[in-house]
Amino acid sequence: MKRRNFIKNASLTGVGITVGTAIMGCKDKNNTEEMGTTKETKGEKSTSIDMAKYPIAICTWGFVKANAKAGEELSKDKSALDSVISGVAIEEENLKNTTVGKGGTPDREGNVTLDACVMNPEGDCGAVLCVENITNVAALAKKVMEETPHVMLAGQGAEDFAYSQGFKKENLLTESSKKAWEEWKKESKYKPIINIENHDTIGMLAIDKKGDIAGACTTSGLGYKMRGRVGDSPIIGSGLFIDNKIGGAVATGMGEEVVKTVGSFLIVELMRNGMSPQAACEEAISRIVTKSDRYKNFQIAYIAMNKAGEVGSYCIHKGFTYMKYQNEANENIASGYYNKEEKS
Ligand code: SD4
Repeated sequence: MKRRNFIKNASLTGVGITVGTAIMGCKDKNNTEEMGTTKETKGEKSTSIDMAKYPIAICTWGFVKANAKAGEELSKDKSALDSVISGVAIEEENLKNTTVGKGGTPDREGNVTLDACVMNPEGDCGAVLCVENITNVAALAKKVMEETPHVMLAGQGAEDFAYSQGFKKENLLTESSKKAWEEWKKESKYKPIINIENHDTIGMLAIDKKGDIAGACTTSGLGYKMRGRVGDSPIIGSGLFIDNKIGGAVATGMGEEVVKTVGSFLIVELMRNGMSPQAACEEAISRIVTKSDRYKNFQIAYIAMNKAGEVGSYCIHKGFTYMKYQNEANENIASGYYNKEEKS
């Protein structure tokens, strides 16, 4: 697939607030110019924020309704954080989605356990890990961020906290996911299938009308995982990272490998040092695929957005798409991918 053309020279029209893709108060190693004004890095110029580009929401995979919901909320002047939480809630509540929220694929013992995190423009974050019986775990992660002195709550503690905050107890194992699990138990030759059953976590980033960025990531994790297994999705810096001066990134795919390279933080730091979101996503994938050939057996995809409203995405294997909402249009875009040898 052809990579999308990303805006290389950020527009200087509209209400331009110059921040530097990377920025403020440091020197770029590729460029001796002081940051914070127009700069040139690896052939890319400038990073003026064009407020006319906002709001923007992007999310992993073809979650049309979820991204549209976030876009709708942003258009009504909702904050980036509240908009992404409303957006991902659509998938948390979608019983047909077997990788997020209610209806998610259980662990080997038949327990649906969910992971989620959120991060706001102030750099605060909240996460819940391995939570049972609660559907809207991204909203719960926000409560952890806002109502506790902590960043992460896990397991029963997170569930108890949810009830104290008015969340209701729900059985997350639907009839069809229970049936699929029972079939799985009989099938000794089971192998996860790249891109289909294990990799549909929803990670979402949004910039609101004020120009502030926030993100959320929510998942039921790998299907038929070991009890207690937690992936990258609720780990700040791995599944999600936001820096309101720079931008944000989220991951989907084999969480163990994302955690080993702290993927989302890496992407934001690469953008801080002058890379475009696209180049940063490609570099983050490169850190994984150059380690060994094992990448052939798993998928990882990243999406990223900088404060100039430029977006990027890259993954290991063909097949990953992401949504972008901007100017009231909600597009599904095919991501670039590393493994060109693969037949579709
Ligand atoms: C995880 N990153 O738990 C998640 C997997 C995923 O849909 O993307 N699942 O490792």
